This record gives sequence, C-alpha cells and structure tokens, in this order.
Amino acid sequence: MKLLIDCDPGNGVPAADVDDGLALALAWASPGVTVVAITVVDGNVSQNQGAGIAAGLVALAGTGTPVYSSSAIPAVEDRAAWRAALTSRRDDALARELWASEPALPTGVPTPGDAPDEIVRLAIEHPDSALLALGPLTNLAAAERLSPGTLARYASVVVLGGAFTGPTGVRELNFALDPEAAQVVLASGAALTLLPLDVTRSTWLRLSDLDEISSASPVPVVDYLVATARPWVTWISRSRGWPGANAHDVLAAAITLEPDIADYAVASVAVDLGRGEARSRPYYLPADSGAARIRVVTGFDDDRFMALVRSRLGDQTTSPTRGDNNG
Ligand SMILES: [Ca+2]
Repeated sequence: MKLLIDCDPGNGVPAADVDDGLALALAWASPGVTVVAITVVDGNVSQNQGAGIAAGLVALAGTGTPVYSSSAIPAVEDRAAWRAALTSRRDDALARELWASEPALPTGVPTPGDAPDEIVRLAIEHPDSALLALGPLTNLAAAERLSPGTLARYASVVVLGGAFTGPTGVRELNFALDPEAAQVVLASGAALTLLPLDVTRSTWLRLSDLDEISSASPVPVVDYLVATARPWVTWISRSRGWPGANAHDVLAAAITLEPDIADYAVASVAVDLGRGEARSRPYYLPADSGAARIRVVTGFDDDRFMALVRSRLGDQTTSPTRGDNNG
C-alpha cells in the first residue's frame, strides 16, 4: 500500500497531541506499506512547528519520506486566534513539569514544495494510494479547489474528525479549525471513510502500553515517540481522571492499514457551517439527499487495535524502517 499522510504532529511540544507521530510510526512499521509523503497542516501546533517535527521524525526514522509544509489557510476561521487559544489552554504548571526533560529531536528540513500541490501531484502519480488525514482538512480542501476531482483519484481517503455527539461547545478540533474545508472533503465524492471522535473517545493508550512498546523496541524513532507520549498520557490521565489518553490518530492509521478492525455505516454527512454553537459539528443528511455517500466508522475491535499497535511498534525486527534505512 502506498500512503500519503496529512498531519499536525506535536510530539515534544508541551501539552500538544502526540498521536500523529505514533500513527506515522505505525505506518512506517507496517509490512508492505510505503509512506510516499507527509504533508503538514496547521492544527495541534503551528504549521512551521509541525513541519519541523515531522521532518525530525523522518530524520530519526531514516525513511527519507518527503515532508511538505503548506501555505494553505482556512477560508473563514481566524488561525491566529485559534493558535492563541490553544497556547493559553496549554499554559499549565503540570504540563511544564512533565515536559521539562524531553529528548531532543534531530533537526529535519521539509522538502521544497507546497502541500496542496503535492496532494494533487501524488494523486496523479500514485492513483492507487491511500490518503490519511489526521489534522484539519485545510490542505485536502485546498488541493480539491486547485484541481477538482483530486481526492476521488485516491484509492481511499480516511479522515479523522468531527463529533456527532457530546456537549455543545466542546468541538472536535480537526473540524473546528476549518469547518469549510471539512465540508469540501465530505462532498468531494472521494472513497471516504470518516472516523469521528464519538468512536475514538473509547481508545485508551495507557502508560502500561508504552512500557510494553519501549521494552521491546530498539528503534530510535519509537523510543522518541514513547518518550514524548509519556508526559502526554500522564498529563491527560491526571488532569481529566482518565485511564490513559485517547489514541485518535493511531486508530485512524490502524483502520487505514487494517480496515476490517472497524464497523461502518454508509451515509451522507455534512458539516454545520453556521455561526452558532453547533458550528463544525457533522450531521447526517437524509438518504435521498443526493449528497455524496461515505463510510462512517461506528465501532472497532479494541483488542485487535491495541494488539496491532503493540506488536508493530514494539517488534520492528522485520520492519521496513530497520531493514531498509537504518544501515
Ligand atoms: Ca492530529
């Protein structure tokens, strides 16, 4: 499988999500999978920060995967205001303490090129590829606007985002940061699978899982990802009283790699683009709406999911990362 991953990795940044990095490592560690490119979108962390982290992870993994930064910006949402809100939400004494001794990530340099252009180009060069979107949909929508039909050229597109249920006002970030882009992607006619937070909220990455992965793993990029996941899992569990942290992006990667670990419904879905409390929330359209039909993940096999994560990240003796690139 050829795979393009669009993401917003925050590994090593205090109180920023670490699951994009773990999702990348899961793809790299999967036999028969080639990650043809990583495109970075402004989301959990800023565009520049995310691109630097993605390129650093590539340097550490030794995969040579091209990393493309992006000039795309949301059509309506104020990116600077969101960045300020996310930064202030994370200004937290416990986070500062937990992230005080993070290992250094090698400096990586993004590849020249703009993410939306590359999403268009790769769809033409590798039409049998899968596209996995782990951040706001800004880059995917920009690619679709540049060259309509781009997303439908991919063999499959898996999107992590949106929450159909949950308290109003608590909005899922990937759709909330760019609802208009999410709507473009949902209406694109692509072979789309939507993994909403309603489902990923029941994934748990626990410290014991990280122990198991790290005790088995001699791979530097996995060691780094585990080291940066520890403060995240600790911070989330302590501040929210949860048994671990949700592994949203990791489940999205696992479903891309092994679609039969999940259950699906086929439906037409739109995004609320109004200015009210429900802005960015996905909702189901009537069956006769004529809108594009997509697959929505309704559940997954947690035992198979976590076994896949632990075995692929924890035992990389046969992985392409080690076999091909660590010489
Ligand atoms: Ca993400």
